[in-house]
Parts: sequence; C-alpha cells; structure tokens
Amino acid sequence: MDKANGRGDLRAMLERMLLIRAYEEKAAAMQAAGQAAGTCTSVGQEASAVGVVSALGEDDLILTNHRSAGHLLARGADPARIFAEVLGKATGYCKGKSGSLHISAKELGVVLTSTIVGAELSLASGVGLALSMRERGGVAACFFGDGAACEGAFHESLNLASVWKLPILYVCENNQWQAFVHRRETMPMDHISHWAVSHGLAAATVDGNDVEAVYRAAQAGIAQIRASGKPYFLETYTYRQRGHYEPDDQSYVDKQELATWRARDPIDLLQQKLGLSVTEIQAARGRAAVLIETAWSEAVAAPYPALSELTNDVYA
Ligand SMILES: Cc1ncc(C[n+]2csc(CCOP(=O)(O)OP(=O)(O)O)c2C)c(N)n1
Ligand SMILES: [Mg+2]
Repeated sequence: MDKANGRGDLRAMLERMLLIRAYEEKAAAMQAAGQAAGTCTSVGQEASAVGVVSALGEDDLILTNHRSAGHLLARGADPARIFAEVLGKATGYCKGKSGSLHISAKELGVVLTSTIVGAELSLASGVGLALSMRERGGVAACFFGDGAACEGAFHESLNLASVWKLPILYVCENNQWQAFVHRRETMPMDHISHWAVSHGLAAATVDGNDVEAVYRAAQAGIAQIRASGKPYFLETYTYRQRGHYEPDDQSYVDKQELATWRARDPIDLLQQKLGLSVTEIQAARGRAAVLIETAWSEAVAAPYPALSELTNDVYA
C-alpha cells in the first residue's frame, strides 16, 4: 500500500507527528517540574520517525537509541505506557525497569533501545542474521545518530551486513549534533551516506524534515532489501531542535543555525503542504495535547511494581 498517495495518509502522518511533539514537550515540561527523570527528546525529528516507520511492514523489527520515543509512538506505542516506563510504573512497556533509555516492546517489534551509542548497530547485525536464517522475510530497521556513525561499530556493522547480505535498513538520523559537539567537528563531510556507499551498500540521503520524502525514500529502500536481501542505508538529514537532554539551555548552539532549522520545522512544512489553516492545525495540536495529558494522568495513577517483581525479568 502506498500510504503517502493520498491527502488522508499524509494527514494521518501529521497526527502522528503532532502526538510525538506533544509527548516530547510534556516529557520535557515534567522533567523541568521535577516530576520525571531527564529525557532525550526528538523534537524536530518527527518526520524521520514517522516517514520511516510508516514504510515498515507489521512483521519488520526496529532497533532504536536514546532518542526513541518518536520511533515508538510512530510504531503505535501507547504514550501512557511510555510515560509509565519513564516513571518506573508496573504498566510500562518493561514493567518500569527500563526508564526511557532501554525500552523494548515485543508486541510492536521494537527489539531494543540502546543507550550505548553505536551498540544498536552491532546488535542489528545479529537481528539481521536471525531474520535471514529464518527465511521468513522481514527487515530490521536500525535507527542511530551521526555520532554513532563516527564509532567503529558503524563500520563493522555495515561491512558485515554488506558481506553477509543482511536485511537491515540502516537509518542514520543526521541531526547535526552529537551531545554537545557539532557534527562539523567530528566528520570531514556532511553526508554519512558516502561512508555507506564505500562499504558496498545502496544508500540515499533525504530531507529528514519532509515526511513524504522520507516515507518514499524508506519505501524504496525497503523494497530493495526485500527484493535483493541486501542492506540499504538511508540518511535522514535533520536537526535536533532541543538540547541533548532535558534540561539543557543550548548555550553552545548557534542561534542563527537553530532559527534556520526551526523555520523548516517538519510539522509546519507538512501543514503547508496539506494547506491546513491555522484553526485546523490548532485543533489538531489540541487533540494531540488531550491524548498526551490523558496518557500522563494514566501513568501517574498507575501502580509501582510489587517488591516481588524486583528480580523477575532481569539477569541475576
Ligand atoms: C559508547 C557511548 N559513548 C558516549 C555516550 C554518551 N552519549 C550519549 S548520546 C551521545 C551523542 C550521540 O550522538 P548521535 O549518535 O548523533 O545521536 P543524537 O543524540 O544526536 O540523537 C553521547 C556522546 C554513550 N551513551 N555511549
Ligand atoms: Mg546526532
């Protein structure tokens, strides 16, 4: 199905992006209010998450990283259960034992969230190998950042996937920042897809703030993986609009650069593409805010795990 063929499909993607934005802003506000632990938000990167995840099939798998809420929500995660996880509640996706940084959700095909930068790349090789050995089809989408691409695990993973023909969709969210260091300081060029080509992968760089473009590029990449069994590399070129984590005053960020990217906010771009009026977009933002407020209240009201749960589901 071509989900970006009609206005209705793009409209659904807009609603999902608004839900992610509302979730991230609530998470940041609750951290500032001292009611939740710190979190790494994906504000500004919603088109990358929604565009790629919308192109995946139900049986495909996802590996993600410390900036994972957008990927989870794009996959249909219940925001109340993500908040519950962040708050350490029993109703969280991992029964309150993972926090925001280690969530996995089997029912959504989200294999893991890696907080070790780059580990999602080495683990993707194993997941890709398992998929190819099972011979039932399926693609593993591995989300990672430009900082992870500067680590050795990136090159090892791509090399293995290329040689072993693993069905992995590498999604590099090049958001220009690696914690408090700008990408310019750690890489000789702008585009990470060049490195992928040198490892023998088919690769593309796409405007990561244009959800329709991301969706189409991901769809084309996934089709290539399914037809050839070989990995594909997609770089979504985007920008991290908030700090590395909350709280972060972004004092080290070039104000002009931030303003330039905020003027290309992925939600605003889609609103313009769809020709939505201010009233229509305000109503849509309001619906997302209500869903997120309800989710937060549900998570707050949820119980903490029983003491007897302490050593269950963990290595002892
Ligand atoms: C192996 C390792 N080194 C350092 C860190 C600390 N750290 C957490 S996120 C981050 C930046 C990662 O940048 P990038 O991969 O571009 O992802 P982004 O945060 O931009 O989404 C760093 C250095 C870590 N978690 N793991
Ligand atoms: Mg980055």
